[in-house]
Amino acid sequence: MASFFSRLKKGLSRSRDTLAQMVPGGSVDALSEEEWLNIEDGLIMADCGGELSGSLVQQARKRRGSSIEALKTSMLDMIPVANTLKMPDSGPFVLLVVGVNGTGKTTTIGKLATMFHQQGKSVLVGAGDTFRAAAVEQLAVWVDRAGADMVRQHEGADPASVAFDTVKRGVARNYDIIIVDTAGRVQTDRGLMNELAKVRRVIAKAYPDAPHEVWQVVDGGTGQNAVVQVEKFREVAGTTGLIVTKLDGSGKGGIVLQLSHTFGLPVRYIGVGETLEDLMPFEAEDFIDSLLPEHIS
Ligand SMILES: Nc1nc2c(ncn2[C@@H]2O[C@H](COP(=O)(O)OP(=O)(O)OP(=O)(O)O)[C@@H](O)[C@H]2O)c(=O)[nH]1
Ligand SMILES: [Mg+2]
Repeated sequence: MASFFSRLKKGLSRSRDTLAQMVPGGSVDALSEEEWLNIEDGLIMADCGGELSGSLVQQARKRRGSSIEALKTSMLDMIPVANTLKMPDSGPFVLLVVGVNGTGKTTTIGKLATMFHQQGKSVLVGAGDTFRAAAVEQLAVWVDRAGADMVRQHEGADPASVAFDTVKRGVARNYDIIIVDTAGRVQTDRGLMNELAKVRRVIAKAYPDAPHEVWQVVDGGTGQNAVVQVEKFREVAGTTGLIVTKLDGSGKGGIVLQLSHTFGLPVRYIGVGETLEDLMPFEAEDFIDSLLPEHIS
C-alpha cells in the first residue's frame, strides 16, 4: 500500500510540480484573472484537456476557501462515481479486456486473476491474443501464478473462436469469473476493430448478457491521443470501464480525469508498475490528492 502510493506520487510528480507553479496558495476570492488563467494552463499541461480544464476553473471560482481545495472539490465532482461491480446472481461474470498495443492488458489480467483468486473465486482466462505464441505463453505464466485456468488454441486461431470456447467452458464448469484477453490493436485499423466487434458478439452468443463488463486498458503516458482511442473502442467494443496503467512513468495524471469525465466511464483500476501490488482500485480522492500540490494557504 505505502509503496503503491509513493510510486503513484512519484509518477504524478511532473503534473504536480507544474500545478504547484501555476496554482498560488491563496484563497479563491484573492486570485487575479491572470492567476486563474495560469491555473487553467497548468491543468491543460497536466493532460486534463482544454474543455475540462476550463470547466474546472469555472467551477473552482464559484467556491470558497483555498484555491487548491476548490480545485479538488471541482475535480471530485467531475469524476463519475463507479458503482460496485455487479456480479450476476447465477452463472459466471464475464469480463472482456481491450486496448491498443502494449498498454498492459495481459499484465493487468494476470493481476486481476490473482486478486479474484485470492477472494476465493474460480477464474478462467481466455487467451484471445492468438497473433503470437509468445502472447499466450506470457498469459499462461500469469494465469499459473494466479492459480487460475486458461483456454487456449493454436497460434493464428480465430480470437472469436477462443472467446466463444472460453465462455462456453466457463459456463459449463461453473466458474465465477471469466476474463478474455485480446490482442492489442490500433483504433484506426478497421480490420482489427471489426474483429474485436466479432469477439464481443460471439461472447454474447455463448452466454446471454455477457460480457458483463468491457474494460479498456489505457497507457497513462499516451497523452491526448488516449481520447480518440477510448472514443473508438467504446463505439466498437462497448467499453464499460477503464484501467489506466503506467502512471509510474512519464504520464501526466490529468488524462485519468479527462477520460472518465469525457466518456462518463468509471476508472476501475490504476497501475503504477509491473508487479502484483502495482494495480489498485481507483479511488478518486486519493488520486486527486496525489495529483494536486499540497501547499495550502
Ligand atoms: N511501468 C509500468 N509498466 C507496466 C504497467 N503495466 C504493464 N506494464 C508493462 O508494459 C509492458 C506491456 O504489457 P502487456 O501486459 O504485455 O501489454 P498488452 O496490452 O497485453 O500488450 P499487447 O498484448 O502486445 O497489446 C510489459 O512490459 C508490462 O510489464 C504499469 O502500470 N507500469
Ligand atoms: Mg497482451
